[in-house]
Amino acid sequence: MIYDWIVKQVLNGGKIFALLLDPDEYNDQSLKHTLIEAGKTETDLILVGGSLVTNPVAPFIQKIKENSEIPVLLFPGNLLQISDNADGILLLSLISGRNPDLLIGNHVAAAPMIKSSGMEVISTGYILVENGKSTSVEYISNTKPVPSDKPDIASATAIAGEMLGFKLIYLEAGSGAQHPIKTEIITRVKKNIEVPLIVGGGIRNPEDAKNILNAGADIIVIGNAVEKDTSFLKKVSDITKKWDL
Ligand code: 1GP
Repeated sequence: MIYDWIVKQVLNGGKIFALLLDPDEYNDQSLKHTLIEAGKTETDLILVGGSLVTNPVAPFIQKIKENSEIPVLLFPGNLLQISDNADGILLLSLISGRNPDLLIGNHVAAAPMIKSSGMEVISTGYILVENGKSTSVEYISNTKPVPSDKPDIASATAIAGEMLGFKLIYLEAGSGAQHPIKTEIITRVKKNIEVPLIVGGGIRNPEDAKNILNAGADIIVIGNAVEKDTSFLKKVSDITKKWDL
């Protein structure tokens, strides 16, 4: 099970690198190239999804499966991004927001199909944090992010998520965010929860990745920077590798 593996890594002090693949940003050739490059590095997980995805997710995952052994988790921005050929799903509840559809409504609609697919379900408390500009996830989700200068709100939200039983907490700056999540927020959240912490959005250079991991992220997610330059895969996985015992 992927979640058990994540917990084991975290308990051993390891760090995890997840590559986010947005079906709208890749063609067959660039996808294959990226997967070959990822296979040469210690890229641990592949997430598939985005706030707004117009290409079908199922054939995209099929192509990933034909070219890579890395486990694939759905990271669905909406119900159209659920497909049963992934290894698992981050079942996201947008707990920083007050949009009932993204807290529980869509989950009710999708639950029977997800259950019958047999894929691994990892319930995830998803916390959007404000980062300088309005992001797609903020607009599409119609929710307000946590202010970036309020680590206490981010932390209280994460604690509530853990108490409600979420198995992961995900701090999201939004794809293409101007800045990654501030380290003060990451440190504060990490100090107050036991479940693994994922951080993503706006990570564009190895220094950002290092700071975020040092601040307490267990898993980092990178999308845009790899779309622009696949050499970033090795730069990041060299950093996460250093934590492995
Ligand atoms: C996943 O949205 C992030 O949390 C990915 O963001 O595309 O900015 O790396 P980037």
